[in-house]
Amino acid sequence: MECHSLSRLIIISNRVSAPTDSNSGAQGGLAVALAAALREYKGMWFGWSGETTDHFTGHINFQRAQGVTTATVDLEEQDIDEYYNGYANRTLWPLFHYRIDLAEYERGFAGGYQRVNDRFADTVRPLIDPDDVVWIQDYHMFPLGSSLRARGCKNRIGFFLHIPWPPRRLLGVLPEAAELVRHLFDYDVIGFHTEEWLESFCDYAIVELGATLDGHTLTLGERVLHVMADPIGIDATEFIEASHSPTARLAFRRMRDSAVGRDMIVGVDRLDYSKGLEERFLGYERFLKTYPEERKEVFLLQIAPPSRGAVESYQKIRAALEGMSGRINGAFADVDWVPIRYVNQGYPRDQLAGIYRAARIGLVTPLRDGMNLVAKEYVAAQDPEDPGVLILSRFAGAATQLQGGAILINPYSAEEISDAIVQALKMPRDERITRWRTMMDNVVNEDVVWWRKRFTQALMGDAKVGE
Ligand code: ADQ
Repeated sequence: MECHSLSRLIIISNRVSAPTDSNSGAQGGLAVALAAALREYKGMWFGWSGETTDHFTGHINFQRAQGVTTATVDLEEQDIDEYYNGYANRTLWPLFHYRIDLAEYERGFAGGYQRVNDRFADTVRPLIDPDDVVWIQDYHMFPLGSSLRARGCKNRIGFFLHIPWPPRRLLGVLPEAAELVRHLFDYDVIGFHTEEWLESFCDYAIVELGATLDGHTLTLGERVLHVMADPIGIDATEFIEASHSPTARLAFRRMRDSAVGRDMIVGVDRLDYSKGLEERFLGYERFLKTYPEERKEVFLLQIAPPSRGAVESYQKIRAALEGMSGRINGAFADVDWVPIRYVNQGYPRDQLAGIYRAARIGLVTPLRDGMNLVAKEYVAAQDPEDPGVLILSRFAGAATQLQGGAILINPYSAEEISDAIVQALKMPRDERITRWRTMMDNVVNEDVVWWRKRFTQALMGDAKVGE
């Protein structure tokens, strides 16, 4: 079934990012991917405007840019505290990234989260025509499908989770776990990035709720849910083009000139504890200590734009990284060399592509990551004749697709990171090319278009997708 047979696609996510904004710096992977998806579909993208209001009115601000209609609402300060900074980013995000030590459980957060989902449902419900297909994105919106059903919405509704799904016993820590999973049975299709996240979800539903699984069909009472692993990709064509743009060439030259013959290792991440940045710095420090003869041949460029600054754990990780980079530079730097260039800003995608291409090593070491698009962008930006090496955490969703070419490491092990850096620096060009080709095949074949087509086909009722 082709996607143009959809009457209209309504995408709902926490934040809406008009396509014209997609080149502007520190956007999350979700925003980048959906901007690409919306270029091809008719329909509408609904979500929070990012603005606050004294009293929630449900007033919708419609905009149209490059063939895409966006519809946004403002939220109250308290909504943002409880729903966004609270339940989404202080409860669910850490827990779903296996950080029960950082997860906070306050009833006010859970209440605010449900309230905002109900407000979204009240607001968007009148915009949904009977033939529309609705696609809801990510952990901010788990109960939205249920809230829409309660308001009489009979449309096909799908849900895609962009972050990992935690193992059953870990999820059991969440006071509202069972309720949250029950809500998910109001969807028709649920997608995850990997089989591992999918299995953990089914495990909870089967063991704790008594659901039954037959192939990709999970049944609980009357409700029948199609579940699938659907790994997200990048807009590979666009990114390859970006890597050949004048801006990318300029960035490439600038980096190579400033490297004065040294090899650059690059890390690009939102400043988030799930990305394993502290562990990465420790691994790099281990390399500096263990291999003094290699030391001055390289430097690490870490680009990490701050995110979620209102949440305390993010303030702490920021302070910790500033301390670590200062300490490592203090201990190892010389008059003409610093081991870490630590930068806290976002860059346009063209420029980023040039920076990736100039790097001999892409260092991607999340402790847990739903997918990780930076790994794929790094691959897409390489020079086919002289590609760099990707060092990738085995705990990133991307590892399932890129394991044939990347050097996989355990990000908790400073030694593995250190050894992988040396292996990458010494890797002969032939091997680099062979590994890169394996990864590039995947990045090109399983790109963002492939991802969204598989999901929307399943949402339109094609039960074979995902098998
Ligand atoms: P994120 O956690 O945001 O996404 P990721 O997939 O790596 O992680 O995407 C980050 C995006 O932001 C990339 O496209 C990257 O280029 C961009 N970016 C990061 N730093 C930047 C900078 N300094 N300047 C410009 N751009 C920058 C969530 C999940 C992931 C999942 C995606 C998509 O956490 O696991 O892959 O959604 O589903």
